[in-house]
Amino acid sequence: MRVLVTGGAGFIGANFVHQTVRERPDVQVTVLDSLTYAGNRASLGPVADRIDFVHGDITNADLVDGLVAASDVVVHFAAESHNDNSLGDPWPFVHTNIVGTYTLLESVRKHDVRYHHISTDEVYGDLELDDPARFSESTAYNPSSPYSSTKASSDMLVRAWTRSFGVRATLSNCSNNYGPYQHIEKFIPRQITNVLSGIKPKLYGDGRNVRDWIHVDDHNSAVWAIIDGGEIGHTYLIGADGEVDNRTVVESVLEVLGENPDAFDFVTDRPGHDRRYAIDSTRLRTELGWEPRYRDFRSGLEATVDWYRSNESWWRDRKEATEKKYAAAGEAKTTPGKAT
Ligand code: NAD
Ligand code: TDX
Repeated sequence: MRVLVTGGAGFIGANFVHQTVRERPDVQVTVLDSLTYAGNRASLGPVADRIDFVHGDITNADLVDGLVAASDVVVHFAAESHNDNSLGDPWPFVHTNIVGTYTLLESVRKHDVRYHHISTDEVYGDLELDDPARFSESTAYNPSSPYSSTKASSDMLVRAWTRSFGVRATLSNCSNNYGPYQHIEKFIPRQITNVLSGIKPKLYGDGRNVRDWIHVDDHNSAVWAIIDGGEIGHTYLIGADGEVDNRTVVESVLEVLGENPDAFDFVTDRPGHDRRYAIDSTRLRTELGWEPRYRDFRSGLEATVDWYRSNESWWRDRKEATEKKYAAAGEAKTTPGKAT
């Protein structure tokens, strides 16, 4: 099987390629990645001699067409993925997430190639902290940020191309991932690398926002389950019952690193900050028999902390620029207790 992986030099895509090379020797992997600030060739270093890497953009229709024509399956991870960046400059999100997906869809349509679309639970908006509900495949779309609205748009394109043109597509919407090779702009690696750099972790707002954490390897095993057995045209929500509030995550990072769990700063809240995400993954579990392997968030977090401690050369040269970006966006310390 020849699999084209877009965004394979990013966090989840690189872990997908590692897992595929490790567990599926019959699969031939080609990565297409434009190596934005978020892409890193070094993330594919350990498997470099087992895959083909193409440096290019998913909005380049000619390039995409040649690669899709030579593939049996396309797994589309490439995206602009960070909410905070989408608030500063939405254009790259519109271009990559919407036009890029359109470009891939036109090509898989032309060559009748199986397509799997990677999306996010953020398309469903957010839940109140005390709401017993969780997101399911029938929840209405209600995205909050430029990032999530472009992901919602791309999902809609996939559904339309499936219904109108018979494209053989499946979709998955996953909750927040953690694990190795995640860019240090994101919440968990930012706080780990802050502590390792002598900087206090930064908690937005009141720190009570809840995310539903899943280990990246569990996300990727679910993606393979859907490619193998998913029903064409169906959407599958991926989650591992991992709801934790942000303050608890920061306190855990500090504890794991042997620091005082109160040694963090409250900072300016994110505009439009989604309160809570929570996934009901019953369809994936009952129809496809998928189960997560990482059920204990604390031990998964400890392994992730260890990875960042042992792989400083992977992140160190991006740390200063990442923190400068947050400062330039106006992030400022707020008073604990007075934060809203
Ligand atoms: P990431 O930002 O770490 O990686 C994105 C990759 O895409 C990078 O390697 C980048 O160079 C590449 N890319 C960006 N624009 C491109 C373009 N125009 N052409 C080719 N390559 C391009 O993102 P991630 O966290 O690995 O997310 C991967 C996918 O999973 C995204 O579609 C995201 O929406 C989705 N997702 C992420 C999470 C999460 O928690 N990180 C959760 C659910 C869904
Ligand atoms: O420094 C921080 N302090 C903080 O309190 C950062 C960077 C984040 N946060 C909060 C905001 C969120 O409540 O932590 C939570 C997680 O933030 P992010 O890592 O930016 O993730 P989120 O906005 O939830 O989106 C992530 O999950 C869904 C991914 O980045 C998306 O690509 C995915 O679709």
